[in-house]
Amino acid sequence: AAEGQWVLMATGRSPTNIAVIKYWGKRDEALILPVNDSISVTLDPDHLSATTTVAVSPSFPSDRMWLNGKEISLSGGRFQSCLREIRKRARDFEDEKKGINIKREDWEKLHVHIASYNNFPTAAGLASSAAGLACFVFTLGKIMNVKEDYGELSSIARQGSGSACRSIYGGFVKWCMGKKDDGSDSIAVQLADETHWNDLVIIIAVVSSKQKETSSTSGMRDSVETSPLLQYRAQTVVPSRVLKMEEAIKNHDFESFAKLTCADSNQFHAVCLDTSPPIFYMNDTSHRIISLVEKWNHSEGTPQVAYTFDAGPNAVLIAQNRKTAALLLRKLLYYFPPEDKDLSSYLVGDKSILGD
Ligand code: 2P0
Repeated sequence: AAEGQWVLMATGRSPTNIAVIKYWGKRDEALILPVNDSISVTLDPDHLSATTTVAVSPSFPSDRMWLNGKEISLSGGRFQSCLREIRKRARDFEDEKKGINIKREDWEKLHVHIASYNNFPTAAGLASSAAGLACFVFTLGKIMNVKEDYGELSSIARQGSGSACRSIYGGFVKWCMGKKDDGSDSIAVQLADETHWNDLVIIIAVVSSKQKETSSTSGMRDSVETSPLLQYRAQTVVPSRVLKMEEAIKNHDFESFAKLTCADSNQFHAVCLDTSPPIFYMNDTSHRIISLVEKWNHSEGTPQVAYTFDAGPNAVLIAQNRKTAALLLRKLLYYFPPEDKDLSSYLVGDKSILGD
């Protein structure tokens, strides 16, 4: 900033979230309103999260953004929607010591610089838009002294990327599709906080680090336009599945949780296959991981692990506890031996889980 001019800064961090009841399909593309409710679990912020610093200064001539150190365009409609919605709700801000006094209407004229980092390799092919947009909206809201509740913030993050609305909270989160045309009731709510079911261990098996071929946005547009299964899923399957999932989460009922999670992942990928032209997000390795888990669960007579796959081939595996997580890791390493034997480069997070 030029001499004598102030810079106001805030930094936030948001983890990504993994849907166990999937969002796939919009009824309104501009407002990002979904065709069904979805439920997710927000990951631990130490892994797979975005850290975003927002700076505001009268010396900034324009809005600019850097992602992982590289400048990216802010011209996209979605970023602009989030910026506009937060600016609309900005309030007076005063810091006497620093001699800063910003009136509500001044925010319209002040430009922002945004720097966002993901603490995981973007090349790993893991969704980053949810964490990034949630963090951007939350941090921008802080700096502009926005006082809206989390539900309202989630509906702003939703306009950046649908799944981002769920990353406003930790723990288990439901994105209610809402009924209204203006999207004001399409918000995320927390079902249970991050302490509720903390025995669960989530393992992400990176199957391919390539960027996905079909973006979620265009993939779901094609599915809405061409898949008859999507209509059936949204109207008939998901409403009762959401109720059952809420019960399973409330009661720590891992058997129901795992069955619903796997079934919903498989139905989402069936919708992709039912799309014209068909969308293939999973690959042969993904299918082999499903078989491994299905066989294991079947042989034990009760689910040990749940699997779920998003718009890519990487497996998200949810184990009931540390003991099953350790067993799962051993099975994965046995059936899918890494070329590089140095496991430390594969495991992020709690490495002690494998034992000696
Ligand atoms: C989900 N996915 O519920 C589903 C499951 C991928 C598969 O939300 O167009 O990046 O920005 O609203 O949120 C990915 O879609 O799409 C997604 P937009 P988004 O997590």
